[in-house]
Formats: sequence, structure tokens, C-alpha cells
Amino acid sequence: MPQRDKHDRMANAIRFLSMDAVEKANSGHPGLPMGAADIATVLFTRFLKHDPHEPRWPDRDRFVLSAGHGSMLLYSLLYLLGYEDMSIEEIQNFRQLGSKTAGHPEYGHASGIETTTGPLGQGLANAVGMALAERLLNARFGDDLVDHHTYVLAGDGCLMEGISQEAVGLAGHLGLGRLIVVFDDNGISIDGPVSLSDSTDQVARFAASGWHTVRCDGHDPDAIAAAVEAARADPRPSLIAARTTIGFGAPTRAGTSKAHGSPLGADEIAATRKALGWDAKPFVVPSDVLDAWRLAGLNSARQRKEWHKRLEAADAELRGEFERRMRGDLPGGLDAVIADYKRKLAADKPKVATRKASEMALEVINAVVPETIGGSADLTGSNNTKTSQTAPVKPGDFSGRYIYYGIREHGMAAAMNGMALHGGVIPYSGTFLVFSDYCRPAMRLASLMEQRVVFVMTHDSIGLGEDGPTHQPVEHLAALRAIPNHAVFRPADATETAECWQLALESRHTPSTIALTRQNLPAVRTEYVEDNLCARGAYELAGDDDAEVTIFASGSEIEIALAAREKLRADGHGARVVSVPCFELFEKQSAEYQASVIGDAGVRVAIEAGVRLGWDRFIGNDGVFVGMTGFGASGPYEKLYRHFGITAEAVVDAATKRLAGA
Ligand SMILES: Cc1ncc(C[n+]2csc(CCOP(=O)(O)OP(=O)(O)O)c2C)c(N)n1
Repeated sequence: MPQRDKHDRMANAIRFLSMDAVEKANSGHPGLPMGAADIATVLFTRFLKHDPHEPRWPDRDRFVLSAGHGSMLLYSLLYLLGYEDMSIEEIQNFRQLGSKTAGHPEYGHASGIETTTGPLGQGLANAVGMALAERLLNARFGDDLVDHHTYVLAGDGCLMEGISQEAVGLAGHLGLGRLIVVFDDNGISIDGPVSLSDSTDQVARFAASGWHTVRCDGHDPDAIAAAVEAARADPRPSLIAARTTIGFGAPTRAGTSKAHGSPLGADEIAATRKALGWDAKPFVVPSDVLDAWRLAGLNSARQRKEWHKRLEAADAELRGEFERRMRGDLPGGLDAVIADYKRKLAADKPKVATRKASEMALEVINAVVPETIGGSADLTGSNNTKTSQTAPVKPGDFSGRYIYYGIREHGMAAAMNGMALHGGVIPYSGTFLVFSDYCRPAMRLASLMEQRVVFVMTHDSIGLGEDGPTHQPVEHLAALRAIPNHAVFRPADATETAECWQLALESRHTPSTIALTRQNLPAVRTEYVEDNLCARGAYELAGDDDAEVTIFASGSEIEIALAAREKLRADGHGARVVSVPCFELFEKQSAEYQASVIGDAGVRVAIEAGVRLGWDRFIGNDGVFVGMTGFGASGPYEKLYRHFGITAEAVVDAATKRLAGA
């Protein structure tokens, strides 16, 4: 068969699997898979280094379908190439409950899905993190072990999203030359032609951010291949703007937004079969085409075997370290150094801001955990995320461990997801807690994908003072706690901060936010305890057997809780203080433990310099909450605490009234 015919038939297999699956599900997006089938066929048959027989081979190329609505493109490819868990039944069960073929590609559902996509732009930004992780690991382990590319397929939607510029700017600055983005340039989105809402010259935009750019006809396989060759040869990250027709092959819908996101219908599908000369029934791929695809799936088998030989031949220590890091295991020495550090803290009792305590903990951690990669969105000095071990990563020099992300919170968070997904590194980064709003879409995906990503969020309340209400988080702790599978830590002193850091690192399948103060806090854990007390989410910090009042608090408000307890005791009322560093972990404890922590004191009070939402879990509907009910204000923080009534006196007054039955 002539090469071009073979290519066309292979691409058409993607088109028909996609349109038939969407038709059967009666929902989904046929337009993108049909339009991008030629691009995907060229990438996967001529360039992509991967092996369906070892889908997690560390040195595989990564392929990210950033335009996640085109999920059938990816599922078709995985089936055709011979990924075992992507059977034809899965394709037939597209979008059904329990299938691997969810509406949008979900990480962990099937091998070959490198990241969860669907919120446009996230995949592109994940890919920047993957390409960055590749270079970081290459700098440590060399070309023999780490030498791969990251390919992305992105649509107009991905490029219109603001996150794309953050990702593009960062990749261009760092010179991530192994990142190749193919732009499915079909000029169509849901509402109609892109010209309804955008006139950006995308190629010029990428070029302005330091990218190599090239245009090609996205239906001409040789032109696509030439563009990919050019991209691979250029040391800069590359954008290939491939002009395509959405819904290619569908006689009446191609080139229109009608092809984007709904089934084509029986008549249009029949007409498409005719137009493209495809006789096979739905979900049947002619054997010559399937064979050609399965052969393509074997393209990199030799490269994979050679890579394993190189790994076996590598220096034993290097190999062991590489394998440990790719498994995601922490180095053995961490527990011991944390224990020593906690002993020292118990002796020193430092009065420091928890952001400073976090830096102190990181100084200890980064010395023994070489895979941490720190960073900040231009708030390094405020977030205290940089330690003596973390030299900056620079354009062309990836030997460092610290990323100056620039003022790009969203791109930073999404890049960290990509780094974690790539494996071999543990990313953490910093910004102000209030700007978690700018990171949130990516933080939510970190939780959904069960990735170990650590978000250091400092300036965690009105306690930041003079910067005022724009910078003072009020609802953010509650909002982050609402994300499933997201551990929000709010430590109260240096010891709790060290414990929370240890938990975040050990938390293989849950991302963490560590909320930290700007203002100094006294040591409240004054004796060394071997156990990680924060691991239970909430624990009694100070107690009386006959307590009439229990005061729950987190972070900076523990100091107030302890002062209130002393006053109550002076007035003859026994009281307990429960530190609540992490709601998420508390929910994982046994019912008995939870009940014992909540206790049976008649009066329950919670203190947090944020909104009440969530605290009723501890104090009940009728408990006393001392915190914020609206936005903060600009001023010295001590005055703000008094102004908003978050004081030991307010706690004592409220508790005393309750005790008196008022
Ligand atoms: C953040 C985000 N906003 C909106 C959507 C809804 N959405 C899905 S696809 C799409 C249009 C995308 O257009 P394009 O990338 O050109 O895809 P094509 O029409 O070519 O398939 C939109 C708005 C989304 N998935 N993510």
C-alpha cells in the first residue's frame, strides 16, 4: 500500500473509533479527534518513544492531550497501539460509569494517560512541569538514563486560557527545548469561529516568549513530520501551529462548531464512511490497519531494552538513587533527622513565625531529601521557601533545585503537578495564602490526580497586618479544606511545622497546603515527643480531667487558646486546648479517637482568624466561634486581632457566659 494511503487509513481508524464511540455514548467530542488524527498518527508512528508493554518506562516520551475534551483521540491511540488495559470494550463503554474511558482523560484510569485534562490550559502547563522535571533529572542522572521529550496537543481553548501565557513564559525563559506543543489550529471553538472572540497571533505570541515556532498543514503527514523534525532540532521549546479542519471528513459538519461537541448522528456518520472510503462496522478496525498500528506500538521496544541495559550497567549507587526516586520512596534518613530536629526545637523553644519555622524545617529536609524542588511565585523572601541547598535553576542550567517561577501562581501550581506526575522529584512552592485562589484549579487537579505536591502558603490570616484585606485570607482555609483529598495544614509552632512538613512529604497520594504565619509565634510544644502528633489531625495540647470548656484552634490562634485556658482556670474552670493542624487527617481517625478529642466538656469554642465554615464539626451548631465574619482591614496585626475580637478575653467572656447558662 502506498505510504500515504496507509497513513490515511491509520488516521481514519482514529476518526471512526472516535465518532462511533461518541455516537454510542450519545455524548462527547468527535471534532477534535477527527481533525487531529493526522497529527496524532504522525507523532505516534514516527516520533513518540513509548512502549505499551511497559507504559511507565521512566524514559518514555510524555504525550499530553491538553485539549482533554478530545479524549477519544487518546483512547483510540492507546487501543490501536496495543495498551493492554485499553480494550475495544473500553472504547465501546466510552463515558460510562466505571469505564477507563471517562469523559475527559483521567490520570490513573488507564496506562498511557499521563495527566488528567479537561480544564483547558492545564495540560499545557503540566507539560511544562514534565519537561522541566526531565531536564532536572537529566542534570542529575545523565543522558543515559534521562533523555526524552514532552509532546502536547493543545487547542484554541488551551491557548486562550490565561494559564497558557504563564506556562509559555516560563518554558520560554527556561529554554525547555524538549517541549513540543502542537496547536490544533482549527479556528473553531464552541460558540463558533474563534474570530468571534479572539484575534491573537498565537505564533507571534509564542515567538515573543522565546519559543521556536513553525506552521504546517495539519493534514499533510510529511509536512507535520518536517515540522516535528524542526522542533526537535531547535534548542528552544517549540510551537507547531498545525492548520486543521475540525471534524475532518464529515461532509456537512467539518469545519464548523457543530462538529465540536455532539454526536454526528447516523446520517452524517454514514456519509463520512462514504467520503473517507471506510467500510468497516463501528468498533471494527480492519486487520491491516490494526496490524500497522500494533507494529507502530513496537517501534520503541529496542530503545526500551537498551535503556534497561544502560540502567543495569550504571553505577550501583546512581542506579539505586534513580530507582528510589522514580518509585517515589523517601530516603531512609529522613525520620532520624526530623527526630533530632524536634529534640533541638524542644530544647530551644524558638519564637518564630511559622513561615520561618518552615524554612528551618526545609533546611533540615532538603539536606537529606535531594529530590525536593523548591520555588516561589516571586515571593521567595516572604515565603521562606529557599534553603542553602537549593541553588537556582537557570536557563540552560538545570543543576539547581530552586525555581524562580515569576508572578505566575497558576502556572506554577500546574507545573508542579506535571513535575510530580513525571516522577523523580517532589515539588514545593510558595505564594501568599490569599493567592491560593490563583492556584486553585491546579490544586484541585493535584487532589483529583492524587499527586504529592506541596503548596507553601504564607501570610495566612489578618495576622499579616498592614497589607490589608486584599492580602488577608478569610475564606481560604475553608475553601481549601473543601477540596477532597487535599491536606490543609496549619501548624502552631516550629515543632508542628516540622511535623506537618514530614506528613506532607510522606503523603504519597494527597497534595498538601501548609498555611503559615507572617507573625512570630511562641513555642507551644515544649517537650520532645517522638510521635508525630499532627498525624492525627487534631490532638489535645493541654488538658484538665474535669474540663468544662474545650477550646479548638489552629496555627496562630493556639497562642490565644492557651492564654484563654489559663484565664479560665484562674477563674476556677477546667479547660482543654485541642490543636487542629489538619481537618483532613482528623477525619481519617477512628470514631473513638475523634470522640475523645472532641470530648464532653459542656462548652466548646473554636478560634481561627478566618470564617467559621467547617468548625461546626468540632463545636457543633451551638458552639462558640471566635474568628472572622467578613473581610479584614489594614493595620498592625495586634490591633487587628483586637479590632476583630479575636482575643483570649473574648474567648473567656463567651465561655463564661455559656457556663453561666446565658
Ligand atoms: C477552563 C475551561 N473552560 C471551558 C471549558 C469548556 N470547553 C470545552 S472545549 C471548549 C472549546 C475549546 O475550543 P478548541 O480548543 O478550539 O477545541 P475544538 O473546538 O477545536 O475541539 C470549551 C470552551 C473547559 N473545558 N475548560
